[in-house]
Amino acid sequence: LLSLAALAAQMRSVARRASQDELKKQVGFKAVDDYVKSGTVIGLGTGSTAAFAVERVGEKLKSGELKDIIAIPTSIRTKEQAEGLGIPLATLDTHSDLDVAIDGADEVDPALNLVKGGGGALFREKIVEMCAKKFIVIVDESKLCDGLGPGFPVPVEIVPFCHEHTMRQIAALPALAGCEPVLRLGNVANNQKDGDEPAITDNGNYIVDLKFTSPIKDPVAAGEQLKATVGVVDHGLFTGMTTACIVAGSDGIIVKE
Ligand code: ABF
Repeated sequence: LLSLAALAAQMRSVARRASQDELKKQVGFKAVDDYVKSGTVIGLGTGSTAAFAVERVGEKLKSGELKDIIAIPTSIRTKEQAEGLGIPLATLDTHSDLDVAIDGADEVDPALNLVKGGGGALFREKIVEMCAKKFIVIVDESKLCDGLGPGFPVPVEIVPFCHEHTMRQIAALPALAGCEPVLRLGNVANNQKDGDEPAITDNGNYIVDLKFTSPIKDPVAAGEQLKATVGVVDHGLFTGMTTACIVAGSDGIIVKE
């Protein structure tokens, strides 16, 4: 039988999750209300926070508040969510000049540099969000940090071929000194260890999560060194890309620019 204390702890955890979901919904809806205009091309992010922004676009298209939107999804699961909401979709091949992209993040530092890719979608997120005039990041306050790395392992997408060799090359990079590369297993979307096979991204690649015990000193240099490593497709350090970050916290919503 559950003790009263365990029951109370469970109820507190459910209440916390519910309030965190409410915070995610607030920022997801606000991003669309403040930045998405009719007749524009928008990038739709991936993750539980971004899913609220996608929901809001669908809602406003249905009500007629938004018209003539073309959306570029950043993952197969976002594409499926958007299709279910009747949001008109395209790809960068036909629409590579986006007015705005809206997406979540795993960590945000004071300079609005990000760690992204906890959902395994970092490559399609980055290629889409690099095409947007404005990149709006939506997070709840738990994502804010003083320095990237220790709070959330940095995801890196690598090709499966000789992946252990590539992981060793990454571990030896000067700007990533001290990191421990861990191959992501199971479900790529939520990094659950629910299997002993490598997680596979939408692009057929592997994800390696880089664990850090101290903050990355130079995220820009770290990103450059990762990108220059043969076998690395792309990485979850999004530096110098954020136009504005909408943060929902217990004392309301703030916009960091
Ligand atoms: C996505 O947003 C991923 O890059 C990142 O992992 C995720 C954050 O997920 P959530 O909003 O569910 O915390 O873009």
